[in-house]
Amino acid sequence: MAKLVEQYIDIAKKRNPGEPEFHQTIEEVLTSLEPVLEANPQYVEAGLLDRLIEPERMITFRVPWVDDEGKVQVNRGFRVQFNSAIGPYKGGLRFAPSVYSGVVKFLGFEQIFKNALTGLPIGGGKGGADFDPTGKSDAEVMRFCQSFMTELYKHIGPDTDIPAGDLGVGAREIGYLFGQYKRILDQYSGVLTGKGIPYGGLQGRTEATGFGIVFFTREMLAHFGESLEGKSVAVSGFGNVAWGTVTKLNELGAKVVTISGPDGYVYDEDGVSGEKIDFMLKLRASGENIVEPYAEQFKSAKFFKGEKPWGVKADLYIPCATQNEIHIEDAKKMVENGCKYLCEGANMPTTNDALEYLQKHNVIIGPSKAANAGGVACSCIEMGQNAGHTVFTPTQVYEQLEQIMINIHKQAAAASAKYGYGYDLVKGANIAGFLRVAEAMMAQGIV
Ligand code: 2IT
Repeated sequence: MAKLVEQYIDIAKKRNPGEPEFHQTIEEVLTSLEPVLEANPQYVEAGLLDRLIEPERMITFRVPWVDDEGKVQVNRGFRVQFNSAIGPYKGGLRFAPSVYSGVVKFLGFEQIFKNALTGLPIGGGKGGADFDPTGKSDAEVMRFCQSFMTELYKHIGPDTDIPAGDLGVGAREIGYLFGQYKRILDQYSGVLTGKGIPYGGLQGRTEATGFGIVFFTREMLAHFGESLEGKSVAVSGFGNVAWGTVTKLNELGAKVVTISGPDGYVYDEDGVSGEKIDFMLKLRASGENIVEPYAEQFKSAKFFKGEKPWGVKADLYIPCATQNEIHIEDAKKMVENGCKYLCEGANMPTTNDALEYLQKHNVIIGPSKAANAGGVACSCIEMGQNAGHTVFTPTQVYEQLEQIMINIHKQAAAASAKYGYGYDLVKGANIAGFLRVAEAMMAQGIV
C-alpha cells in the first residue's frame, strides 16, 4: 500500500509542478491513509484518491485596480473549489504577496478534511490574491476588493461556494467584498462569512478560531491528565487567530509569554494579559504588520528582532502565524527545551521533517486541520443564521463551538487508535476527515 500511496503523491507532484506547499500536504495526508486504503480496497477501485487530489475546479483571474497615485496595479486572484462531496465549497480568502496557486491548493486541500471533521455540511475551497494589504489606504483596499469580487461573484453563491477571511482578509475586506456582491446581484444572502454583526455576521465568529484552538489543546492535555492552569505558552503571530488564542488561554489560567510578527518576537515575562491583549488589536489595526511597538509600550517585554519564539522555554507551543514557520532546527530547539505539546493554530505551520522529528521525540501534536476548525465551524453556523433569517446569541455559538472541538478531538483520537497509530492526532485527524468525505464520494458515483 505504501507503494500505491507513493504513486498518488507522484501524480500530484507531476501535475502540479513548482507547488511545494501543495506537495507537502498531499504527502502528509496520504501517508496517513495507508492502513485505511488497505482496509478499504473499494476506495482504490473507485479511483477515489485520483479524484480527491485533483480540484473540482481552479479559477485564476486578473484583478486590475487603481492606486491612490492613479497608477494601474494588477494582481492575480484565485479560487480553488476542491471538493463538494459533503457540502458547498467553504473556505477563506487570503490576501498576501506569497499567495500563488500552490498556496491556494494546499489550503484548499487541508480545508476538505478540516471541514469534514467539524461534522457540518461544508466542502473544501480556498482563494485569495497576491495582494499585499500592508500600508494600503482604506480606499485602495476597497477598490481592490471591488475589482476582485467583480470576477469572483460569477463563481460563488450561498449554496455554491461561501468564502470567508484568512490572512489579510478581515472585517474591513469582507465588508467591501459583500457590498460589491450585493450591488452586482441585488441579492442579500449569506454568500460570505465573517461579516460584521450589523449585516448578518455571527456574534462569536471573530474569536472562534482562537477559542477553538484552546478548547482542542485543553482536550489534548486532559488526555494525559493535565490542564492549562499555570502552563506557560509560546504563541506566534499577533493577528486574529493569535488574539483569540491568547484571550482564551488567559481565561483558562495559562500564561502566554510570546507573540510574534514578521519583524521578530516579543517575550513578556509577566505574560500577555489584560490591556496587553487589547494592544494586539491596536498593533493589527495599525496596518504595519510589526510587533516591536509592544515592547516599547510594556516594560515587562523584550523584543527579539528577526527571530521566531521557538527557542523560548515553555510548557506548550501554539504557532498562530502562517505555514512552515517551524523548521527542523526549531523542532530541535523545542525538544532540547523539554517540549511536550504543540498545538497548531495556523494552517500547516510545521514542515513535514520537523513534524516527524517532534513525533519521534514524543511531542504530542494537535494538527491544524483539527485544532483550528472552530473558525470554519462557526462560519457554517453563520451560514445557518443567514439562511434561517435569524440571529444567534454568543452563548449559543460558544456552546456549539466547544462541543464541536470536543468531538473533533474524540474523532481524531478514535480514528488513530482504530488504525493502529495509538494516540496520534495528526494521523487520526487525516483519517477521520478522509473517511467522511470518502463515504460521501462513494455514494455519489464517479463525479
Ligand atoms: O483556514 C480556515 O479555516 C479559515 N480561514 C476560515 C474559513 C472559513 O470559511 O471560515
